[in-house]
Amino acid sequence: MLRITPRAARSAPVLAALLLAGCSTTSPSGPAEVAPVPRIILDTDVGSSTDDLFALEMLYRYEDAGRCRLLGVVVDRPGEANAAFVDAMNAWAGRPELPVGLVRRGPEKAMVFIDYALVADATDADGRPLFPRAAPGPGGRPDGWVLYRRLLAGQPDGSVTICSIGFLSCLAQLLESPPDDLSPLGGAELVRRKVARAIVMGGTFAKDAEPEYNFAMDPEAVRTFFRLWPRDVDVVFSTAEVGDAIDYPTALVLSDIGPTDRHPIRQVYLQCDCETGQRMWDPLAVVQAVEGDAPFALGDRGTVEIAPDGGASFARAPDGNCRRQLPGDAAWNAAMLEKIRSFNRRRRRIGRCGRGRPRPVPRSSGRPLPCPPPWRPSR
Ligand SMILES: [Ca+2]
Repeated sequence: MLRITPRAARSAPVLAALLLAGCSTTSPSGPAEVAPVPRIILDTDVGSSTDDLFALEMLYRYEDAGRCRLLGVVVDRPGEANAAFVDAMNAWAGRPELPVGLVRRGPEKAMVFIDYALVADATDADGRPLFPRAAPGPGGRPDGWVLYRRLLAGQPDGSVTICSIGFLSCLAQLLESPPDDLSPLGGAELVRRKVARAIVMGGTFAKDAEPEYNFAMDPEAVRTFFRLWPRDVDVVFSTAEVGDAIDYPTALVLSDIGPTDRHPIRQVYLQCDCETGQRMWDPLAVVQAVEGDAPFALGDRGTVEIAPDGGASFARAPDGNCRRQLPGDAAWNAAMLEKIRSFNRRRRRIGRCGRGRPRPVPRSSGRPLPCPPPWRPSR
C-alpha cells in the first residue's frame, strides 16, 4: 500500500504566493494589490466523455474574464486525433498557439464512451474544414511529460495549479523524469518547486465501490503518482461521487449552444450519441482550480492508499496533504449545473484562426455566475 504523509512547511516565497492566491490585499499607503491569478495546466483524457470539453471551454472563458492563465494542455489519452481535437478547440477559442502535449506511453486500451475525436475533421458542404487549427510547431507535438517540464520550468515558484481530469500517466512520467536541458531539477523536485497544488478528478472513496475509471485505466501510473508526488504539495480530489449527481443532458447542451453556432462541442452533440450516462465530473475540478475552495465543502486532511487495481481509500491524518470535495446536496448540484451552463450561454463567437497569430480574443462581457454557497454536511 502506498501513502502520502507529512506536510512540511514550504519556503517563504511559496507561502507568500499561496497566501496571495485568491485574495486581494490593501497596503496602508497604497491601493489594493491585485491577487495573482492561478496559472493552470490542464491534463485531460479528452476523446471519450464530453465533460472534458466543457472543462476546457470553461478555462477559456475564465481566462477571458481575467480569472486564470491557461498555460497549456496535456492530453493523456493516446491518439493524435485526441490532441488534434484540443488544437481545434484552441483555435476556435482564438488560441491556436496554446501548447498541447500528448502521452506516448499511456493506456492504449482505455475504454472510450463517446468516440468524438474525429469530429474535429468535419467539413462543410464545400469540403472545407469546419475547424481550422494550427499544426504542432517545429519539432512536432511534445510528449505530455516533456510539455509539463517545459511549462513548469518557465513559471515562478509555487505558482502553478495542475488540474488533472483524466489519467495520471503523464504526471507519473513527469515525476519520474530526470534533469535535462529544460530544467536541472528532476521531475518530483520540479513539481515541488513550481506547483501550488493539484486538483485531481479521480478516484472514489465510497466504501466497497469499484475503482473509478480515471484511476482504473492506468493504475500503475496512479501508484507511481502517489509514490513520488511531493508530500508538501497538496492534492485535492474531486471524486466520482461529487459529480455523479450533475447531469447536463443533450437537449440542454444544444439549447445553450445556439443553433447558429458551429462550436466543436455542438458538433460533437449533433454527430454523436452523448447520452451514455456521463456526468459533469471534470468541470468541478476546474471550478476549484480557478475559484479556490470557497464553493466546496472539503473533507478533513488525510492520506490516500492505492490498491493494485486502482482502487483508492482515504484515511484521516492531520498532517496529510490530501483533501477531497464532499458531495453536495440537491440545491448545490442544481446551482453548479447552472453555473456550468452559464459558460456556454455566454460564449461569444470568436473569429476562426488559422496558422500564425491568433485574432484578438474579445474580453468577456461578464463574469461567470457566482458559485453556489458552500454546502456543509451535517455531521
Ligand atoms: Ca476526463
